[in-house]
Amino acid sequence: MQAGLAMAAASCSRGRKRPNILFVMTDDHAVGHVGCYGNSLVRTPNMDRLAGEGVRFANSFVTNSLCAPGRATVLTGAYSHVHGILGNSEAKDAVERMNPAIATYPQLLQKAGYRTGIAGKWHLSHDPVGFDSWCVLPGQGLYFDPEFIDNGTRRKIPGYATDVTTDLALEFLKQKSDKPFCLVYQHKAPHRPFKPAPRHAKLYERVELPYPATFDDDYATRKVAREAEDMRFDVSLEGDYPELPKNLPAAEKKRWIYQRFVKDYYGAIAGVDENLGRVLGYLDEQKLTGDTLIIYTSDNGFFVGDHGWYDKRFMYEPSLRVPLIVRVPGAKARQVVNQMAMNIDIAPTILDYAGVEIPASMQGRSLRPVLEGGAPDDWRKSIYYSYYENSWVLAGKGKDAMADPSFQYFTPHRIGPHRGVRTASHKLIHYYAEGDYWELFDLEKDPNELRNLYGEPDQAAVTAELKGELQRLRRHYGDIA
Ligand SMILES: [Ca+2]
Repeated sequence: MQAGLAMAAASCSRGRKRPNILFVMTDDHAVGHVGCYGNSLVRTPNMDRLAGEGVRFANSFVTNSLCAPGRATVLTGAYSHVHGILGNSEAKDAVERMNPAIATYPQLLQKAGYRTGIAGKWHLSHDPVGFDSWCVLPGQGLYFDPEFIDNGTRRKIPGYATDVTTDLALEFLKQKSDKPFCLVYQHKAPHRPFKPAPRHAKLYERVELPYPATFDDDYATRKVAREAEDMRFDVSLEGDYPELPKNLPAAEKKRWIYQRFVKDYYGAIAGVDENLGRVLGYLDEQKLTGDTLIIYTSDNGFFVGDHGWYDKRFMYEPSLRVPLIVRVPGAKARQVVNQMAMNIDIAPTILDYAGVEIPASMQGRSLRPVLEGGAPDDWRKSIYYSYYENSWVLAGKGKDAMADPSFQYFTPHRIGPHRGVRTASHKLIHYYAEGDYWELFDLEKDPNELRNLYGEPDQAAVTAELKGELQRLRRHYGDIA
């Protein structure tokens, strides 16, 4: 197959043939829970195959760890403050309408003569645009017998969402056309509450899964984390499991919930991977493998018991990082890249390979030079993160809201807005609505981010440097005047 891939690349580089694009995205798939990222228990042979034949990014990050903002960022190559999707709730359209003036990569590919389609999860409040055909789940969608919006018409499709999404993707691929295709293939899974297909429901029945190193985090030195009770297994998830045995001691209850939670998560991931295998098999059969650029990622990271939590939102590593695997026709196989990639880079990368001009509104950078073995000297050495949920609550009520002891953020998990900068060695986070609260982590000495060093006298120089870098990045991305 490698010879075929190499020939395809040669023809692309001569401009004779544009590659097909297959963009695959899951929901809440954390980087530590993919086989090729070092997890031997989760079943992802097809994702691992892509990494074995392509490039795996060891350091890939999101701009805002939440579903709808992440999706809009992938489409536009821009930060939330540019595309307009700050948070998840459809109820707050006034602050969450995607800026229609910002181009998305499917719109640009469609204009450039690609046949474009999307199957599966969309999760934005407007209908898909830029697609010749679309069939998407409304909102989060259901795991079983889901309703889809099929080019504007609602219809229920019997079956398991991951299988149905793949059936729809294959239908699109099977349509005859002279045009290259761009298929956006986006799974609802493994979003919680995780529901594996019945065939995967008992995969881990007889196994006790290992606990993350930070499972019993005491949150010492981290005020906001300590207060984030909604994120904790032992506080918030009991109601999801009516079969949870009664009267378990607290530590046992937490472990019981964790086991069940992760087994269901892995079951849902097994379904995604198996279905990805169906699509890869189809491309092989049709001899399209050498003509198709494939990208696999997740809309955001996830705490899978890390810090005793589930969900995402915080700028901590399990939530900030995402898997990113790219199989480029003709590129050297089995590469692991350490350069920092971000979800703003996906749209420019796709356009670059398609030979379409990257608009100025896209704030990321094509990964093509990195994918093809180069490491440009001016590649980013730091990333900027900004989480916005609840910022509009504060904007409406002002700082006085925080002084009211009954005040609560209203969106799920009640995490306040924060922003930060991450370099190869450090992370600085500013919770600007939480009494100007800061956190500083030395990622080399403390990769689990357990010890907040902010304010310690020997950290003054690195803190000043990172504050300067944070301001520089905010200006660079137009998030500050
Ligand atoms: Ca998500």
